[in-house]
Amino acid sequence: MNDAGRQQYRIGGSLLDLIIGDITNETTDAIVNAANSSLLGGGGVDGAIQRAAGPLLLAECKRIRAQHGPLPPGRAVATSGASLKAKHVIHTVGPVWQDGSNGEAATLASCYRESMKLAEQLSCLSVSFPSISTGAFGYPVYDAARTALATIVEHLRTSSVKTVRFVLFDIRTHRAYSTEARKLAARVPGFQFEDDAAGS
Ligand code: AR6
Repeated sequence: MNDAGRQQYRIGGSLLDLIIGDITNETTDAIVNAANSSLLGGGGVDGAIQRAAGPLLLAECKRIRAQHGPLPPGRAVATSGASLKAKHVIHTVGPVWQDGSNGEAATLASCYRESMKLAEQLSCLSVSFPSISTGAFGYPVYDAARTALATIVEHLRTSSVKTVRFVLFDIRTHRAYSTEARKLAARVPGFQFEDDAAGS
């Protein structure tokens, strides 16, 4: 394995990876999309996933939207992976950052929890996440990393998912997740740093 900046942590029987990369290339059973409530596509990671997956993905999103209406922040829905290597795409809507006093952290934690629950229902053994809300939605990246990692680590203790990979698009985001993961490992029993495979 020589993914850029790969760092690996262990929690119980599961692994948590941090890498720098493009989530559309991931071969995990599911990838998570940082979508918006319309489910009709957008920029950032959403645009990249829609482009790489092809028209079948947008058609599935439109069908869900027509049946259930807009997806509220903190919730998640699943589609197939269409032309992607991943079998499933889990779409979730992060919070738009205001000033942190409007339930942003709770909504962000809910995105990760709901996505993990769906991955379990779909019998996924591996899931890749982007850094939800830290692009267009403006969430401060260190704060988002802390919430994302704490939520996933707690969930992985009892999950049927065996690998969660954070696929981070740039060095700055990777640095934030690495820093917060090391802090969490110092504090949370059983959450351990495994190796620093490729450096960063
Ligand atoms: N692979 C992995 N991460 C990526 C990729 C990629 N291919 N492309 C961008 N990122 P954003 P948000 C990173 O803005 O803040 C969309 O228009 C990006 O650098 O994609 O949740 C939606 O439709 C950043 O670190 O998502 C919504 O309207 C992270 O993904 C809105 O943006 C999240 O940035 C959602 O905003």
